[in-house]
Amino acid sequence: MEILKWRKLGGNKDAEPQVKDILTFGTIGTSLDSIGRSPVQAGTSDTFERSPMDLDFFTNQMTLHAGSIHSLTLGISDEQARWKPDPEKWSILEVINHLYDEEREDFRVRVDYILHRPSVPWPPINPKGWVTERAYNQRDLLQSTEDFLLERRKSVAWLKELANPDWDAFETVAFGKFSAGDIFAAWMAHDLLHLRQLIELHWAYTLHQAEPFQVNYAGEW
Ligand code: NI
Repeated sequence: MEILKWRKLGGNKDAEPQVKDILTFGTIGTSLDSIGRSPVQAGTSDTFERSPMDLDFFTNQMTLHAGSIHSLTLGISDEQARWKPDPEKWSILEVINHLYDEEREDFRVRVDYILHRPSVPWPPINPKGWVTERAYNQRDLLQSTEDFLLERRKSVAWLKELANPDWDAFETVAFGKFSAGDIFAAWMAHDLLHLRQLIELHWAYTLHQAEPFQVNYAGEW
């Protein structure tokens, strides 16, 4: 049901062509000049080449990343799921719930707004605050992981349904100017950033469990 709702919202794009086209023209013109590419055909303002985005590659990566994230939650105890190397760090459970909320309230929403609702203010997010406000570390890891995986599947389905998205469309907000392609690329990078964090948590927990033994023989971390 939620996917259908998303599609419906996405369908608004046809109702708002004027503002979007003006913004798009500005972005494409600038980027083409800066990298020295020529318009596809000179003379008309609507024939500039759009920046390429290999949607198949990226949606495939999204699915693969989800599998990697999932694998790092398998077979771990409840104690390990909530454990953190120090009070300032996040636990595995907090990372998974962060990914879940980012998936449904940040990246997907913002790509949708840039593509389909130009100039409409983005719904606010509070990723750091949510960790405690929403009590991520009190949740169940299995359920949290399933929640994230479901949202990721919705994202991939939604992305595959996009009709000719303009990845150069952009929005200027208080902290910078971002194209839809920038947010989409950041979405992928965000997976890797938190995969690294999950690996670091596994590393730290291994050292913690191994005490008083040392792991230097493994090599430098
Ligand atoms: Ni993050």
